[in-house]
Amino acid sequence: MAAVRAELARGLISSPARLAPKYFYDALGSRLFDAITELDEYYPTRTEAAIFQSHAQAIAQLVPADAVWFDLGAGSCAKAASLFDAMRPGAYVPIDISVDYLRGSVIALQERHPSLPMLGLGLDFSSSLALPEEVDRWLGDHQLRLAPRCVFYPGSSIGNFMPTDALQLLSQVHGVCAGGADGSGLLIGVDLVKDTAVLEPAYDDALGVTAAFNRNLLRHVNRLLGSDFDPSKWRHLAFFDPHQSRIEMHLVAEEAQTVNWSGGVRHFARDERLHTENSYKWTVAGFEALLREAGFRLTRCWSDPRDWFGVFWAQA
Ligand code: AVI
Repeated sequence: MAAVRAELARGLISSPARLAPKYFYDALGSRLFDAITELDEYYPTRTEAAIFQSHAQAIAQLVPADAVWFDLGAGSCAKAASLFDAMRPGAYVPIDISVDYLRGSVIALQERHPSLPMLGLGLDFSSSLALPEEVDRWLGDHQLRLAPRCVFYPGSSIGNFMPTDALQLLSQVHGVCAGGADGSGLLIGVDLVKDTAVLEPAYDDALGVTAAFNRNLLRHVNRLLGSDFDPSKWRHLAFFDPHQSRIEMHLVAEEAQTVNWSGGVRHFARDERLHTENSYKWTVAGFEALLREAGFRLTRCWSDPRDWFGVFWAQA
């Protein structure tokens, strides 16, 4: 908790001020994100689901059957579970920062798949993906140490990493895959570059759900840090920067204000920004190059008819 408070305080006193997007996801933030995925403007979730549905057979030919699935940011586990029939995993290891939420998801899923070995892990892999020793022991207990592995990372969450950090995470994912049998790999969803007229409304919807999601971050930070942000004094800003190929989300101070917390204070001028998220949009060629740089050999991409979203299989 002290490390979380130190990280938040560091971001707030830096210039420009910033907060990491992982703090969006308290209980309300997770519900608001679920609501975002149902908005007409927010195309990624339904586009990715349609790709998995249309190409399930082709994907299943590359992802080895009986693989141990490591599901990064699993949440409700619903995305992976929807692929179980087609992909036939041999074991399932969902990983999520929110361990309480994950625990409930795993209990429910285990009831539906009683013979599939499952191990839920509470882990914040945003700075490093180091699997605890418990995983190796558990794999040994289930005679799965030498089984093929599939790291599953859907939803284009990789887009929320700066390219250098994305490379570091993918290199660590490559290490996890390389620990399994030949044929192991990564199955990942990535949002692709497209028209600004499609991108910007996806992050600034007419109902204001994304604005509420963005502002709710301040309520969460208040609880974590003991700060006194007033969310009503901040307005949502989202725009596409074509040079960096990313959506930027900010909160903009509606008036000059001072935010206090135990051991710190930050004055914000009127119209000063607080940077809350980047969402990078990749090209297929750019992302394949990143996968190769991370150590993956073979890559394959499936897309939708408009080429808005890519599902990549990258073999270690
Ligand atoms: C979780 N992540 C992939 C979402 C995105 O599209 O970057 C988070 C999000 N932020 C605003 N809307 C959705």
